[in-house]
Amino acid sequence: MKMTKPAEFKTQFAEDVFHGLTAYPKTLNSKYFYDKKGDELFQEIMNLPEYYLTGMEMNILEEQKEEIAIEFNSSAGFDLIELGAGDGKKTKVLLRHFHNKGFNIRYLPVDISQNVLDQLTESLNKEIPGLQVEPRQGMYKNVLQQLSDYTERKKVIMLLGSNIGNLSQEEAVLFLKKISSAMTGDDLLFMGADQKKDPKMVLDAYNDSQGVTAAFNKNLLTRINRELDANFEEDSFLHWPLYDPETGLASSFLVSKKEQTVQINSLNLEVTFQKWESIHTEISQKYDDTSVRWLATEAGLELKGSFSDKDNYYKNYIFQK
Ligand code: AVI
Repeated sequence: MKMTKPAEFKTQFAEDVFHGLTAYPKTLNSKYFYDKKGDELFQEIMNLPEYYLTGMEMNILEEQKEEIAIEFNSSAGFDLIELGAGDGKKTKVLLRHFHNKGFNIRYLPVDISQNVLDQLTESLNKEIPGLQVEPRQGMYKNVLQQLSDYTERKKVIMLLGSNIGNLSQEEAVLFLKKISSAMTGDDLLFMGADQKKDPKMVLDAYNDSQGVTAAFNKNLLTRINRELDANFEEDSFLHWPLYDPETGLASSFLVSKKEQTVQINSLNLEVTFQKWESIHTEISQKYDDTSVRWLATEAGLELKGSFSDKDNYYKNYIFQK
């Protein structure tokens, strides 16, 4: 491997790619999956028959919105804060229901992308006229900091889609601690978490028959080519997901099919791969009640209850401080 560490990295992406590909074993952070193409591929994944998570969470919200409304509401109404709102498709089910019931709510979608927030606000203005929407653009942690000042009435913080699963246990505890420090009194956290289940079902969700997840994983290499002037060949890497039923950890790798050297010009870096050497690209932790309770305790939260499908494949948990 040839490298001279740049004195200063131009972006966080450049710095993380440098450290990840000069480490052993090699790693890349899954948060970098989501460029324009990655966002499109993830939308496709959510509609795949094997990727059960999205449909199951949608069903839970649709079928149990009445019970969820009872947990969320308070006499003074509440602020619904969604971290990583995206297209808000699932949240709209709840928003429509709360609005029809005449609840006094304000919806604060938080997302890193201003474009996503603009589209969401526009569609909500059309679909649920009269709903108070106050989008917040930014990183979760900065926005949470601001939101801790909102103490006039109840806050419900939502984190859907099992996004918590893409964090290591250590990161998940730190993240939930941040959320917890923004909560007071009867504030709630409502969080979706995919559950441990038949290992085949989990593995299939990350290894779909149409190869969309493989393209999603490999798109990270194309992003490095484009943004850091590199020459990765997607075809010389295999998409390789694994699932460990003991820990509940689903992991994805890119595996080099041959011995090869890749140039990353803007990092002044030459990365060599041995045949069958891997890059770890993602974790998707699967939970059960025991591990969720542990997580809550570590973060200073109390597990109040949960909503799930009949097979307990997926759960939406409610926590209080
Ligand atoms: C966004 N996140 C919860 C997805 C997951 O299931 O871990 C990302 C994903 N990776 C591969 N398929 C979907």
